[in-house]
Amino acid sequence: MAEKSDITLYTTQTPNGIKISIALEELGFVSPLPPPPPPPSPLILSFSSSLLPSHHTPYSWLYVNTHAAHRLPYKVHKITFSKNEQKQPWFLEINPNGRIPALTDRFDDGETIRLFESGSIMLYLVKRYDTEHKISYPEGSREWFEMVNWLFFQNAGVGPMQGQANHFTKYAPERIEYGINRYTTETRRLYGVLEKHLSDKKSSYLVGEKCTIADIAHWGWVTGAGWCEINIDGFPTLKAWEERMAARPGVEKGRHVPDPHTIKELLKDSAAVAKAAAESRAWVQMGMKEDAEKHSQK
Ligand SMILES: N[C@@H](CCC(=O)N[C@@H](CS)C(=O)NCC(=O)O)C(=O)O
Repeated sequence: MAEKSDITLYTTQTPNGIKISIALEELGFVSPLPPPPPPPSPLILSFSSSLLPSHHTPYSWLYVNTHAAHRLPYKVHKITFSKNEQKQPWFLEINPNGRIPALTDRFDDGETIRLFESGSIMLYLVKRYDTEHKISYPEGSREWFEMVNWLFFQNAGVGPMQGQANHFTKYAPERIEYGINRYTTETRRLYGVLEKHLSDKKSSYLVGEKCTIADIAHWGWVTGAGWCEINIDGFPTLKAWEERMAARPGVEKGRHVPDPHTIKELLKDSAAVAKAAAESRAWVQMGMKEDAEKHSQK
């Protein structure tokens, strides 16, 4: 692992956001957030807010336990959608597209590098830090290209289609059957492609027996299928893969960044689903109104 990393992850609790924290945990990075039940002899270091630029939410402490002390920490900056923080000028300098996740790091030349688009960020992380091929295959190998196939399949297929399915089932101000049918059907079709691939190949992960960034890219979306009213029981091999992924310690740690990942519990409570959907709908609609005002005259 490169010694001179200085990673800050800009994220919030979404299927795209947790891809990066899971990838970092799987690679052996450790988040300063938050201390689960303290182990017997924790070392608590104070973390000076003066080290951070003024727009950063300072962490009051960096947590290192005896098992994690050899692992490299990464910083997390939580982006608050309800305050439209992802559209603030300082964030647009990191990701001009105004979306999470984004990441900054110290590059080989000593200068800061900015990364955006979850697929690009994960390719950066494995190229730079996965020298032992923990979550990738050697670049140029057949398995590397297979991995990139499925990574792009997620980023250009499952993510956008399920994102729209979420929009029409949860965030639209009125019920529009055409939009709901179009995007939930398309998401189901894509899940069918994953189901067939996993069952034909009889492999534990999308490419062979190793969990790669292609699996990590899909997991947060598949585990939240119920949010757009897709029943994962209809895809038994994909469901078994989802559970296999969930059992991985890196997935378990990374999924709770920057806030607890509670989608499965939430989906069991229809009143909580309605409340969470209404909260998200409010900021989604606010953002759409602002975008319409800015761009409608062009
Ligand atoms: N293709 C992008 C998608 C990023 C994306 O859409 N992120 C959502 C959260 S999952 C976001 O930041 N939404 C904020 C907004 O729409 O203003 C990626 O994979 O990184």
